[in-house]
Amino acid sequence: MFEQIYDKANKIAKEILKQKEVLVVTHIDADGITSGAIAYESLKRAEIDVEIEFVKQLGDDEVEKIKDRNKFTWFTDLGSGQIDKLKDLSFAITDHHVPISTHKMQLNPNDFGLDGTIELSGAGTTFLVASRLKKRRSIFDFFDTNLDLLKLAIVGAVGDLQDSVYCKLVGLNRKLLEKAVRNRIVEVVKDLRFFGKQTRPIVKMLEYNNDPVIPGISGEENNCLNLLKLLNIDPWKRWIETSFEEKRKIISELVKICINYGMHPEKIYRLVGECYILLDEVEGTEKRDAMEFSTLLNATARYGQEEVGLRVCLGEDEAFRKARNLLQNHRKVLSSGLKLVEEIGVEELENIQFFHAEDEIPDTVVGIVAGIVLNKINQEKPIVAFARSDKGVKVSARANKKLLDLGLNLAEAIKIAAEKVGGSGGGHKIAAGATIPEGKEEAFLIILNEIIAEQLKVGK
Ligand SMILES: [Mn+2]
Repeated sequence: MFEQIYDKANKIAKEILKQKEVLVVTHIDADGITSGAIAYESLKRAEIDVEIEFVKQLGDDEVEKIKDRNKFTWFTDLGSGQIDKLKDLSFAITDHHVPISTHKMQLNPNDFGLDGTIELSGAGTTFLVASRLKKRRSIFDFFDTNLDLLKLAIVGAVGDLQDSVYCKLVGLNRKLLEKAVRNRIVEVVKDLRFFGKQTRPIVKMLEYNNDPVIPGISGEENNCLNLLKLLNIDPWKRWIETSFEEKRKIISELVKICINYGMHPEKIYRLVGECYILLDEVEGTEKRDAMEFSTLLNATARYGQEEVGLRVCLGEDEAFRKARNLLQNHRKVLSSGLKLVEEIGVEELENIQFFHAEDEIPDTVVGIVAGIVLNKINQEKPIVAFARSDKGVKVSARANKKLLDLGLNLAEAIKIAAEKVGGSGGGHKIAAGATIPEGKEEAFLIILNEIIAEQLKVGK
């Protein structure tokens, strides 16, 4: 079933192998960084000169700059949406975003009837080509190469939340996972799907979890402490340091709380699912767990330090120390952001709620703050957050599954409203963003409020 996509990966790899030098252009997030790292490392191993550039998006300006470099360019985790702009450039694309057209040098799971949002990530797509980048051909040609980079393909998929719908990786991601397991690169563990099992005290892991939000536990440090005391478990040790019996006790206690609260079984099931352990990384570090690894990479990207993230993927210790500092700093920024929203409050319109962080929260973090705030307040309306950025006002909007079921589509609503006030935007149904000119916030809110009213009315 996947033969055709492997076949095309092989062909693209052959073209890349003809190059002496390649420019890798990739996206700034965990999937983009791992994609870039896979391309970068595999090219180096094939003795091809390689440079790498990170871009937030592939707009006209970026494309012009890339064309000026006059080099064969390998776009990873982006490019499929802009392929019409790439004429008179020699390139390869390994991307999983919906493509606007097909191309012989584009590898994209959507072109093969796969769902690029869950069945293969940018990193996975890039790995398929990297696994065929063999400098010297031999009778063992049918063996894949660069198998060690599979772990980055798994981290990239998890970074793009491709495992979150089914609480496990599916589609071609699953094939890659199976290969990683067979080669003892990754171990699959059924466990609590909370963040921080390797690195955080259990009490903090419980407190900060919000998928699903557990009433009385999420965001409630004291209750978490009491729960653990009641179970006679040291709250300050880490999850990986607890015994099987202790884990069992905690999980069954959490399930009980959810049932008592009348939570939907579908949500309760989300507590436990697959977790991916990277076997050649040191236990108790962020790099050991795919979820924590991808969070670490995102922390570097959010503060303009994606090069550090790249070097973490390439295994550099100094970069790893820097990345950990960035993550620690990120936690501080998040908690002061949440404090700020508590102080200024969230205002409500008929169909949306919003806050304006001015320049008190970085524009790269305001979306996460909005997501956490939404979990704590009125769940019936999507939340919109504003923050100043160097290009105008950054808008971040977040919703939940319940609102999507009612017909909400934030990507579409945000795009239309932003364009009407002279900005631009887009994203996903559940999370979208835009940049609008300063002073247009009110006009934007009024338009958005109307569009969303329409969406929800149709949904009913
Ligand atoms: Mn991606």
